[in-house]
Amino acid sequence: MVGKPEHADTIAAIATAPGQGGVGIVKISGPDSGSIVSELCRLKPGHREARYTAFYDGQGQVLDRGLALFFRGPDSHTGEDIAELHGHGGPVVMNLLLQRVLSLGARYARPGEFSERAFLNNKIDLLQAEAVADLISSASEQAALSAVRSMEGAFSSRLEELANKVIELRMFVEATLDFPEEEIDSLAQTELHDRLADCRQCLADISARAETGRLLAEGLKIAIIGKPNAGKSSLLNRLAEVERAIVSPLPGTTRDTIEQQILIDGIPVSVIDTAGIRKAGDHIEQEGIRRARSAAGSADVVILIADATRDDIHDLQAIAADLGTEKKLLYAFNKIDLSGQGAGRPEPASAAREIYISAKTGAGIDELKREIKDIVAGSDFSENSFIAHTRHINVLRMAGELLEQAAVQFRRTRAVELFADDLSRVQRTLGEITGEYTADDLLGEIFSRFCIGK
Ligand SMILES: Nc1nc2c(ncn2[C@@H]2O[C@H](COP(=O)(O)OP(=O)(O)O)[C@@H](O)[C@H]2O)c(=O)[nH]1
Ligand SMILES: [Mg+2]
Repeated sequence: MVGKPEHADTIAAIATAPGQGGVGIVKISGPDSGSIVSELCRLKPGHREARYTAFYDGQGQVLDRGLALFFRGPDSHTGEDIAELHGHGGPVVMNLLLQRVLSLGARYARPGEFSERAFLNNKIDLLQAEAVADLISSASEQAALSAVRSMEGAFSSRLEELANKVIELRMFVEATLDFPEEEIDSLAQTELHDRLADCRQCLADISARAETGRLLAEGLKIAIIGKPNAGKSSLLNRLAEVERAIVSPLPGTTRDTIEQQILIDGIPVSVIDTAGIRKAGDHIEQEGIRRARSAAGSADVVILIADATRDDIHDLQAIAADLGTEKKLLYAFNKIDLSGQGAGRPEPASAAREIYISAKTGAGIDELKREIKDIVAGSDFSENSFIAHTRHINVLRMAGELLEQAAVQFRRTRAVELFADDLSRVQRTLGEITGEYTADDLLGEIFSRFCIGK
């Protein structure tokens, strides 16, 4: 992990969005923040002070007039001296102000550099820094609320709780079980078992919430697959509530894949309409079919759609077998306005996820959306989730595997030291999420995804 910057320079950027607005903000962080404000505003601001002032250029001309805020480190967002200049929000005036600040000795900040400094100075952990970026880019209310929870430390504190359980387990093992010649008494045995179960439970709970958070942050990918004319494009249009794809009675109309972003109860979903799967067709259509297969391969959920007046479950199962996909499958029977079947799940419910819909009338579409939500996590999207990314899920999975391996190994060998080492490894792995143990290049990559001025 990278250490605290030894001789940090002073950075500056426009923190507000480009374009016109009532107010625009130039943010400065680093040791020269105070002296830059003194030069620029001809006043010396105190800690946590806001002063209404003119901003002067090099010739003593007024560039703009607004508020200058000052925070002395380490009692500031980045842990360094920080100044904020609130001027009028126009691109030209903001740029003039920024250029003036740069001429007084600041350097133009890289994307995410303010957050990076806050992280390096232990003001926030990595998860919290990432949550800020997620909050800014949230596509829905739920995503924003989850990001705020992570930013406020909900995810971090659950991880800390888990790490503490692992540490206590290790201490218990070292203190109690390190008597190789004696039989481990059954009380200790029970406690070990309980503590392990507790760690597992805690990890499982965190993983479930993080999985929900990942869906909120990164979205869900759904591919619609089926024979020509089943109503794939009509279903896309129905889900998107716009006429996105061309619908026609002519089989083979959709030749390329079409992707559309929608929200299902606040979850960003990318729906992909594909070319109908069939043997016939020219080479363009065959390429479309190849793309359909590849879309099914990369999707989280595959909706296999059939024409209820024509096909039955066997037709869909044949396509599923042909795709060979491991994906979560939903069997949708379309055109029930013609076939006369009831909308939604069939009665009695079948083992496969079957659902009856009409892309034309909209019947059964709400049930379909519910199934989609259900199929992905069965999770609670309303509360308690914290925003997360594939990176976090992978680390949690890795920590879980290490914990299981350690337990299995210990049961076999009873080697206490080895077990303690393995548990330390679990703990370190968890630390990769919060940034306690994170490689420099990964940190660089994470912060570079942030916006300038954040
Ligand atoms: N009656 C009825 N017709 C539908 C329904 N869904 C699609 N269609 C019609 O079926 C034909 C093929 O639809 P389309 O969405 O292009 O199918 P795709 O080839 O699977 O993309 C078009 O004429 C649609 O109007 C439905 O639910 N009910
Ligand atoms: Mg189509």
